[in-house]
Amino acid sequence: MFDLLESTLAGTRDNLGEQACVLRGFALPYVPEMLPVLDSILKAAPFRHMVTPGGYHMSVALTNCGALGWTSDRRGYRYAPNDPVSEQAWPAMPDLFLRLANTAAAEAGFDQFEPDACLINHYVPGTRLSLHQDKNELDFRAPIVSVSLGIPAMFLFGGHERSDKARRIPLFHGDVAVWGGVDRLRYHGVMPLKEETHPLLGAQRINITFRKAGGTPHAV
Ligand code: MD3
Ligand code: FE
Repeated sequence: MFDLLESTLAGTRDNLGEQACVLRGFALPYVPEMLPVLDSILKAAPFRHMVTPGGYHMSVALTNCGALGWTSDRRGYRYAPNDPVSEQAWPAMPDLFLRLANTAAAEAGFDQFEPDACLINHYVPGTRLSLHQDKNELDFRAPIVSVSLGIPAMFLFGGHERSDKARRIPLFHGDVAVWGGVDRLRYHGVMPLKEETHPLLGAQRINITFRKAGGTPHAV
């Protein structure tokens, strides 16, 4: 489904907000090198369903690479240098990932993006991500860069209040979204994934987000 739309969009740019855009197919040239790198990260730090402070298991399974990784448990959400499962440091951020994130950020108008955290989300058909803001990072001046792989997702792009009406934006294999500045703290989420199969990845979607999580606290 949507294969024609997906290939027609590749190479185009969707401006979602003043400082938020989707670079369609931007990651496609990186994908052949990314998949084996991703496999080695997953061997050291497999996907897991984390528990929310409210005591629920997240629908999305996740892992991290980089100096800091996003984690959740009964005590709250936070970034931490170690994987709580292995108690070892998260796998290092691959140079290829850094290059992709930095090049996409520059293309979207954010120079010198140096992420120290990379959150890797895993979706299967039915998985959803409810509306939230990304605000566990310390310095909101840095953008977030997201890479979508595998089956498509309907992304929800909301406003600055949870109750603001959200736009629905399809995200396809190879799409890169970049958002920062005035759009950095928008509510967003992902609708339950439809049953589909991707030729490379099968019935799954992987979303990789690059963030600057540490450093000195700073407003947008
Ligand atoms: C936010 N991930 O990990 S990233 C998350 O597809 C997360 O796995 C989603 O939200 C995922 O915290 C969405 C894509 C995205 C794109 C544009 C945005 C998030 C955005 C614009 C503003 C705010
Ligand atoms: Fe988010």
